[in-house]
Amino acid sequence: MYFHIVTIFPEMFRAITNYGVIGRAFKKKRIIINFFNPRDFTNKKYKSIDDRPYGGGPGMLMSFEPLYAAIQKAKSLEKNTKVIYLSPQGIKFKQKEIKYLLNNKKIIFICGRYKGIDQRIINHQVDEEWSIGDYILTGGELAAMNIIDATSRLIPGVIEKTESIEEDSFSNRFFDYPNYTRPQTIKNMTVPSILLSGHHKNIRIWRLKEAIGKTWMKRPDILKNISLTKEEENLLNEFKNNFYNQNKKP
Ligand code: 4FN
Repeated sequence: MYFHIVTIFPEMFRAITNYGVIGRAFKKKRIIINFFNPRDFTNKKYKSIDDRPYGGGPGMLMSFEPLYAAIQKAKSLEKNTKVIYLSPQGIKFKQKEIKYLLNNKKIIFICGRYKGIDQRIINHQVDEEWSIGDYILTGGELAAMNIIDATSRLIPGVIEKTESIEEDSFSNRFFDYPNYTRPQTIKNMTVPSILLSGHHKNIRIWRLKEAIGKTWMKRPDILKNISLTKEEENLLNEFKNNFYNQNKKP
């Protein structure tokens, strides 16, 4: 998979290219990232990468010409690309958008800085605007890295099948069940005895119940958007009954 990134800070992307499983996939060239730096498109006439907004006011914008030239260069290397501007007013990036990216292998991400980019670039050069959340960032780079990280782990071969959560488990639809590792007892805290029983069928049921229960407690909105199997529904009811009885006043 290719990611083309328009950014004045390509070095920032070492955070994903040099570490962990995504770093490994990058070294093996399963993920390819190309940078287009507006700074490389400055010349004697447009030597600055920031510029003042018309109408005045505080803050700067990215200079039109070097940014435009960087986008044109990225577009010229690849046809049928989708140009995505990372911006707070974009559509919220969700698991659904990851599927879209995995099917749409040619993506150009534009990372803004300062107060953002000229509206004419958004109107005429950008296909989509995406946001990772409602908070103020200093640039689009961390948003792009979020998206590349979340997407790359689903590219076949990036994560070993045994590590993959995509496989048979239910952790894609629900939160993970509680996990425990050695030691069995520490500072008076123990591991639930079912996990030590070796009874795989009961362990699976316990984990499924905990996963659904935890999702119901913390994010009921997620549960409303998925359909449950009969088994899952029964386990959720058991979890709820348990919960309500526990919180009943004696
Ligand atoms: N942010 C808000 C309102 C107004 C401005 C901002 C803001 C970086 C270039 C955009 C932010 C958040 C999620 C990109 C935020 C994202 C950005 C993102 C982003 C520099 C201009 C800016 C109401 C959301 C708090 C700065 C709200 N996902 N402006 O952050 O690029 O992708």
